[in-house]
Amino acid sequence: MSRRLRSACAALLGAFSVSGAAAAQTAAEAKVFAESAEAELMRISEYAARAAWVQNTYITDDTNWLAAKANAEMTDASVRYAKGAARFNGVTGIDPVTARKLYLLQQGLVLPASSRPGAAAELAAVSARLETAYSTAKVTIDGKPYALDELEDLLRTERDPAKIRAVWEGWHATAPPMKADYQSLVRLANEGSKELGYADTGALWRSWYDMPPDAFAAKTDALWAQVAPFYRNLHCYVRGRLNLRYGDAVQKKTGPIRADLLGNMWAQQWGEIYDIAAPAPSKGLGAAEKGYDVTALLVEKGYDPDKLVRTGEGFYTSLGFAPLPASFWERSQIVRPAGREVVCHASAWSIDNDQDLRVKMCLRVNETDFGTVHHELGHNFYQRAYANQPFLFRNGANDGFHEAIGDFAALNLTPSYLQQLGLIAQQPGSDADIPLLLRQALDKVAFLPFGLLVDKWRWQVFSGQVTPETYNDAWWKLRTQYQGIVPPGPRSADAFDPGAKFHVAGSTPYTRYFLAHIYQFQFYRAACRQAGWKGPLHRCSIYGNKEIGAKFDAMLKMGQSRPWPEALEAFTGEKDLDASAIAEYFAPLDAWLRVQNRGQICGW
Ligand code: X8Z
Ligand code: ZN
Repeated sequence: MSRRLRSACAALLGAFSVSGAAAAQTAAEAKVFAESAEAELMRISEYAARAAWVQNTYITDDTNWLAAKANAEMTDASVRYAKGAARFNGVTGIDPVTARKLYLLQQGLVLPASSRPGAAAELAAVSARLETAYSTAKVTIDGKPYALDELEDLLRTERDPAKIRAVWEGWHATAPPMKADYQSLVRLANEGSKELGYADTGALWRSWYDMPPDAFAAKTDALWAQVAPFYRNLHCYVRGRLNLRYGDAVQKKTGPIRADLLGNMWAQQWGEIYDIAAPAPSKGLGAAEKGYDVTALLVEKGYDPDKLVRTGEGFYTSLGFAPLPASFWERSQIVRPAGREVVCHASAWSIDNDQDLRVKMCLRVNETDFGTVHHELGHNFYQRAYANQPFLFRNGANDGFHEAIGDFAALNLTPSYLQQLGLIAQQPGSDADIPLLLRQALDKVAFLPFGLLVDKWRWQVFSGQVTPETYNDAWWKLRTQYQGIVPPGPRSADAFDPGAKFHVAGSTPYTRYFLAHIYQFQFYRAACRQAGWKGPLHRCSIYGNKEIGAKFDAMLKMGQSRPWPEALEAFTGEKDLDASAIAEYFAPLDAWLRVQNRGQICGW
């Protein structure tokens, strides 16, 4: 599967480790090869993107067939060019632009197929079946079928632990039929990865970051080690609040948290249970609230999904970005259409790698989806910013960058921005700082271990360390080790709980989101420093700041033309992933949590 076949959510990047016979190849031939590969891939990628768009927004046997066929052709071509590019490894005198293109050609795949005839078609068919099974799954509750977006809505608001558990178990019961296909996918992708010179597909994925794969894995572990104590404090505090709310029979004061109680199907972001986690009035915080409820405000002010997207666009145009083209509004899918099956998981597309930008979402009017709008539009504005680069550089500096752009924008959804939007009349005072930070931490800090473990599981699966018999046990071992959570009850022998997550069923790499949760705070801190902000970091909004917007745009315009540290440096002056920005942002909350947790036995 090529990076260009799918939305930005499936964009892929990386490095390579293919050795090739360099004899007889010249630098001039290298340039010709790279340019012709680039032209051909651009041509077929637009075809594949249009097929994928139609399939994603109207799932039928026929659209699955068409999209899988285009996908297989794209994979075949990408594998051919990856091998072709490897022939120039070691050739001297190649100009830097061509060298970068050859480097990118050798790692531009997420799921490579082997050159065995039919392998790419088989892999594409299996991938399509998995994605369709996930996207069309329904759960029957009280005789009524529920799609995932409806179940997620229930988890956001339902507070009866028995009902919550039924929703969670119902959704996870849709995954076991996907396990056999998932095994095939792992086998086929590994065959392809080995042919390209990688030990397995996990090694391919880890090699995308302009550094040796082992060094990358070690870097993510080191970043986690830096933030893990803060996560542990948050976990401890939230566990206590859940215990107060539900009692010992549902959530004990010690040990792991029940995974279904956190307001999100995968316990990956916990902001939806802010009502349960909010500081108690007895803790001396007065109103103990951040002063407003964004979901309630959006509803009250009559926001509909279209207005959510226009408001998100308004953030970017306030920084000086040009408005989205008319075709964006004509062609995007903003809400779940009636009468047909679609892939609801939000994604952002650049159909022609130029101006034909679209989002595909099933939006609802709530705070989380307002954030998702900013997230998706970040992909689109990035795509348009780098559209003037040569085709092979039209991608994020790395996949974590692509995911961080819109999240960085959403960090600016501060009281002052909400006031400028007319959503609140007055900004809450400093006694709202802890509640505001807590609301953010429930999403951003809670996410970190999940962001890391999804691919830890896949790395183990691809390497063979975890076999199909232990898929589910290995998943829960990581979930408990990193997140400190457990399922609400025993899991059945055929359970395939990782398959109940979109990115596993849809083979979208996940470490990108872990990286994005680090980068977005680096972008934000740098932006606020450049804006001369002197207040608490979390209150800063660069809304309307065209000077910062222009600097940010300069980083986006680089696309993937240079190794990512250079892009990072262009905007932040920093050259490496650095967890000190997220730590600085949340420092007051961390100190507060330590006080709240006094006398508790934290950890699990
Ligand atoms: O998949 C997404 C985006 C599309 S790239 C909606 N996210 C991850 C997820 O939902 O699991 C954003 C946050 C993490
Ligand atoms: Zn995304």
